[in-house]
Amino acid sequence: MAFKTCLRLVLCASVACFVIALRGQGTLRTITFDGPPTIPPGANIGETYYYEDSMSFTPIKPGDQFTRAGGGIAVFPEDGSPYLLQGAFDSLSGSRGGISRFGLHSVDLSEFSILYDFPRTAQFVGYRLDGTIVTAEFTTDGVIDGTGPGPDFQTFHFDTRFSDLVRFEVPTHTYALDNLVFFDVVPEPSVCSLLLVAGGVVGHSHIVRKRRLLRNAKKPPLVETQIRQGDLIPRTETGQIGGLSGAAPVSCWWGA
Ligand SMILES: [Ca+2]
Ligand SMILES: [Ca+2]
Repeated sequence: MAFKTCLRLVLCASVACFVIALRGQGTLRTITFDGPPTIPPGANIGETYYYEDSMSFTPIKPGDQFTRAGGGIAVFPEDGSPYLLQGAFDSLSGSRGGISRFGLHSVDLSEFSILYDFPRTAQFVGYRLDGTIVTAEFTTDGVIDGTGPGPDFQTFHFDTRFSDLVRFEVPTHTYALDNLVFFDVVPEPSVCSLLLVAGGVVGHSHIVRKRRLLRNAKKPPLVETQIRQGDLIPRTETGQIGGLSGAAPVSCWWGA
């Protein structure tokens, strides 16, 4: 691979690492479920796919759905914006292509409606890159007044076991969900370190090569003289041609 091409690849990879690091762990991003497409107040719409801010949502099983609600219905929870209202047979799965790693930070949960004014437990299942599975259960306080002035949603925080996932599922139904907060997972430091080391090796090799070329260009031309037996020109200890003051160094082959 040509030096310039190799160097360009290393630089691009290093820049990618730098950009990812800038948006790395600790930078919280919120899925609001507000759209697009927007769900108008008073509407509840069953869907099989939703995308927002790099994360895709589907039901867990083919044939299932999840429901996006626009709010504004007296019996259902209210937080002033669209949210997910999971009825019977609804389920939810979220990922970033099943490859990109992320961590879950927090989520807002509510009871399903004023007709379900008792605590509700929602289970979250996290799938990690190494194949291990983690679970968490959050239980609401059972207090809900729909479009009344009281708060219906509560915020729950995930523990560190959910800090490095490739997918999550919520098999629970009859609850409401909004404001899922997540963060990017920075690639392993060793990856960036290897890229930086590779860049250093490539750069050092290039510098050594250029110095060698420059040094060779400054050397006097090598004079090779074959001196045969019987030649009248005597050989000196320095390998220079005797009697020629200031002559250039020579290398000699003494013939048979
Ligand atoms: Ca919302
Ligand atoms: Ca309320």
